[in-house]
Amino acid sequence: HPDPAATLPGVPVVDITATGPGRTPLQQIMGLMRTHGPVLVRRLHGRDALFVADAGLVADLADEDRFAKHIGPALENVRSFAADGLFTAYNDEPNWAKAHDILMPAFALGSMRTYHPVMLKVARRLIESWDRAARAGRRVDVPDDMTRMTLDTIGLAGFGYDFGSFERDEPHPFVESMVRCLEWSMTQLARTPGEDHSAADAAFRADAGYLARVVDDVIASRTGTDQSGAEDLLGLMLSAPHPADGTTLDAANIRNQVITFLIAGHETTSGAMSFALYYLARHPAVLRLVQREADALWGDTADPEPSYDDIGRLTYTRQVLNEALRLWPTAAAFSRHAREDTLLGGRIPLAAGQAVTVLTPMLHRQPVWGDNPELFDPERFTAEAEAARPVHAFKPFGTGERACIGRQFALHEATMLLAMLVHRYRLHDHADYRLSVKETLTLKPEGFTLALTPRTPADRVHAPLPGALPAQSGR
Ligand code: FDE
Repeated sequence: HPDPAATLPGVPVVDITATGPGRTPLQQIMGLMRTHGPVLVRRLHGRDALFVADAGLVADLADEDRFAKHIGPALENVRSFAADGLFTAYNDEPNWAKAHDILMPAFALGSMRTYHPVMLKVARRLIESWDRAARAGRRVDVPDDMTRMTLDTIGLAGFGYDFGSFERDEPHPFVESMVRCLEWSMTQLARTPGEDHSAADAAFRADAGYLARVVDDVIASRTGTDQSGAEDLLGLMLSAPHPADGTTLDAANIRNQVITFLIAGHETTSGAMSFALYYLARHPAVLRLVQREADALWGDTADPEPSYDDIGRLTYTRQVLNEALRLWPTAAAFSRHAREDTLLGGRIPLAAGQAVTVLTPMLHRQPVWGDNPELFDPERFTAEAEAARPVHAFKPFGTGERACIGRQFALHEATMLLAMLVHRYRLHDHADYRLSVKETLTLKPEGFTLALTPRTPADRVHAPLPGALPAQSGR
């Protein structure tokens, strides 16, 4: 393959072969960029990869006429268990466009109304479990519980399948297998040529086989029953004809899609909620504002019944989520390739097919974010601040036609849960937690626990929301 270093004048080449990428390869590249700047070639065992975080170059890469999604080595490995599912399908694989067209309506903003009751039901499972922990004075493991909640949500909302994660002490075995598959996909990239990895590969095959069996179970519990009226993802996949040719998705592809959605729909979203809770626990003034927003909607109601429309009103909560996704976008990199020979940013020559990986956490720390990009500040996501910023400076959901299909789903689920949690509990950072970001292709705050106590009416914030409630603003 072409050696980009030879063809990329002015782009530093950093050889990491001596140390390898370690267990946190994304944070390693973040570190390299802090030293060498936001465009670099990383060399490992003679293999080169071009990484960028420069806002101007990312804006150029978002040009769909000249660039397209690239399935890089990490996603190639994920293809070993998700094949032509939406996330890992090649752009020109017919099943990508077909599944995209069939499933798009299920992810339009309006469809969130359909999922809202299920999301609420699962949010209440989490709350029951946290109530028990609060009564017993037990800490809660935040990323573990967020993962329980997002797995149950995508299982129920997408496929009518109940993983029952809150009835288990350990994560559902599906989660453990899936995490090991993702880890295998990541660590395979760091292998030293010539070493024996047959044991790891055999373990991977066993895990991938287990994932497939669970999914076949999920599908079997639905096939044969009447699908008319089933409007969830599986219902659409089993019965919706493609608008162009009238055929439905085939069985193998449905299995790949279910695996894809179970993976994509829960690891990333649970990480996002975990980081948001981490920042809230450490920023009391911000937490106060999120509580104020929830209190304005639900007051002293012990068990509020958030409506679909309430979630749209939680604008500050949404800002907090965006700011958490800025600092730690849980799907932290995405790759593009040039459709034809071109000059990236008018200066870096790229051959047709040549790949570039966007390192999103560093894009989100570029000068367009101001002088203190490490500072957690949800004010960066007011409507005015967003309008003043280049559109491609914030890319937690990727870009173009291969951008995240689950974005509204994830944001609705996460916004509702965060607001319900801050309305109900005081969050105590009992261990003075120091952030340690674990990588399993996705990111999460490792070992982050909270102590909880119930909020009482005396804890509520009674100040009205400026602007948000025009009837009370007096203007
Ligand atoms: C997708 C996605 C992306 C892109 C990637 C590339 O480009 O390569 C990104 C960046 C993302 N995604 C991100 C995210 C974050 C969060 C929180 C999420 N995400 C969530 C979710 C949920 C769900 C259900 C999902 N998600 C899903 C998905 C899918 C299916 C995909 C693929 C699409 C296409 O078509 O390609 C994605 N996602 Fe996401």
